[in-house]
Amino acid sequence: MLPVLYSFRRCPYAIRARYTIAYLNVPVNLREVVLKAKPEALLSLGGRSSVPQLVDMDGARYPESMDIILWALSKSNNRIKVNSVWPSDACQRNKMSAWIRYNDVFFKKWLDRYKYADRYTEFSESYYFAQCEVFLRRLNRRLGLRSYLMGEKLSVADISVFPFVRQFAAVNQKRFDESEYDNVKKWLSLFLDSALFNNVVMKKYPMWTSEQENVVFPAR
Ligand SMILES: N[C@@H](CCC(=O)N[C@@H](CS)C(=O)NCC(=O)O)C(=O)O
Repeated sequence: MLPVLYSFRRCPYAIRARYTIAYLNVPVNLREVVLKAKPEALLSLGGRSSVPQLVDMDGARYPESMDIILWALSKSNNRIKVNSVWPSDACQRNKMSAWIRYNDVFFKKWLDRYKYADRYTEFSESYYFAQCEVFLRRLNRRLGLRSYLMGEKLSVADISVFPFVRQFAAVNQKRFDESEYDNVKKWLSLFLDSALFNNVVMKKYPMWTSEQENVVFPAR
């Protein structure tokens, strides 16, 4: 028996949860969800049925990606890696949380509008792109001074933010590739070109059904 992770491959929230779980090697049973056909097992938990969600072996439920990340940090046996990506220093943690909040509240809002500009007709796609650039500029400045958001080492802040920047880039890859945000591009490629990301985090799984064998993630 392992904790159950409901996930959706392309969801940036699910990507950051899976990345942390894979990086820290905390095994779970992965249930790949199709948002238009959520499984009864997820719906019957009650309340919100967004993904990712984790249900631990004791029945404790973690309904938000950041809850799952904190859960994985608490469960990992690799304390060196845990202390490296999530140092105990309160000031460092506050800075990481501030980046994550800035991403989740500000950037995500404009990213949705940029991605679905045809639905948000109040302003143009270029307007939404320009709003996203406020975050991109700040990220680019920060990454000009260091390889990762908190310094020379990967942190929970990078893991939590990069899936959203990936999504932003993919809206119009050419525009992103031709943009001035070279430090962001370099940082993003540290993730996107990695074996961990391509072979483990983004590995494709069929939609989960209750008849299916358990899928252990990260794959052994
Ligand atoms: N705040 C949540 C957001 C998760 C979220 O919005 N997931 C989307 C997929 S990317 C989803 O499940 N949408 C369908 C729904 O909310 O029912 C988290 O951090 O986990």
